[in-house]
Amino acid sequence: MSRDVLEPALLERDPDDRIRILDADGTVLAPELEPDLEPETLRSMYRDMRFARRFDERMISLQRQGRLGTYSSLAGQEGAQIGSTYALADDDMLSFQYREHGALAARGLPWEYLLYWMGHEAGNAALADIDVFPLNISIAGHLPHAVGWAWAAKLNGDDRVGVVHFGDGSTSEGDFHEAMNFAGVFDTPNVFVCNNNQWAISVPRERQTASATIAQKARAYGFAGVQVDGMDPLATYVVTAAAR
Ligand SMILES: Cc1ncc(C[n+]2csc(CCOP(=O)(O)OP(=O)(O)O)c2C)c(N)n1
Repeated sequence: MSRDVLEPALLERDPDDRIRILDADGTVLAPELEPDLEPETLRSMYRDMRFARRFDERMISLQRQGRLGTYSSLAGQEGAQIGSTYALADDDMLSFQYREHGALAARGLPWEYLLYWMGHEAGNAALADIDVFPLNISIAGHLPHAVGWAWAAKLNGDDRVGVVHFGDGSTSEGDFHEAMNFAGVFDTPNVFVCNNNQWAISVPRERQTASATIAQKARAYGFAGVQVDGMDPLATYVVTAAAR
């Protein structure tokens, strides 16, 4: 199916309808949605996912040895982080919450980034070179920044997009609602990627929100919101490409 046909159909899906292309063992469930990617791109995507997992294991090991500060594991979220980043232009602006840094693997993670995890700001500064905002710890605090950046890009006539990753817990914060509202009203070029891992540290999804889905929160602010299987890099790829 051509992109022209695919995109509106994807974004007009009911937020209750979770988009999947692959199942857990890699079998194609929805060939009509499969992106038209070169084998080398698919291999590269997989390599980056493996790299993100290995990086994560190594970071946990260093943290347990007392050689890194507090560290949040990204394991299990590689599909959403890498798949969505592959759908972007190289200079689209990325903004992420502490657990979403698998996306950096797709941008050629600079070694200086590790410095951040032992408290050195040079780690965050290195991210500017790959069009990534400093890592965000204050939950949802990065969303208004991502929207402000995108609004400025729009006013400047730039065609770059601001992509922001966050967790399900972030969707309860005032900053989330203010950012989403502003994005809807001013039609800013943003893609909001919520990685719903069912927990906000100790608070389960059912205690976080009474909304039936997190995706429907986007609809409330006047733009498309769809649910995607975050374990499926191809599904996150096509949906991000459509949103972009
Ligand atoms: C403004 C703010 N309030 C509270 C916290 C404490 N806190 C740290 S992690 C976290 C939960 C975040 O959950 P979620 O957004 O789902 O991300 P996840 O850890 O699941 O990736 C909270 C409330 C914080 N970092 N910032």
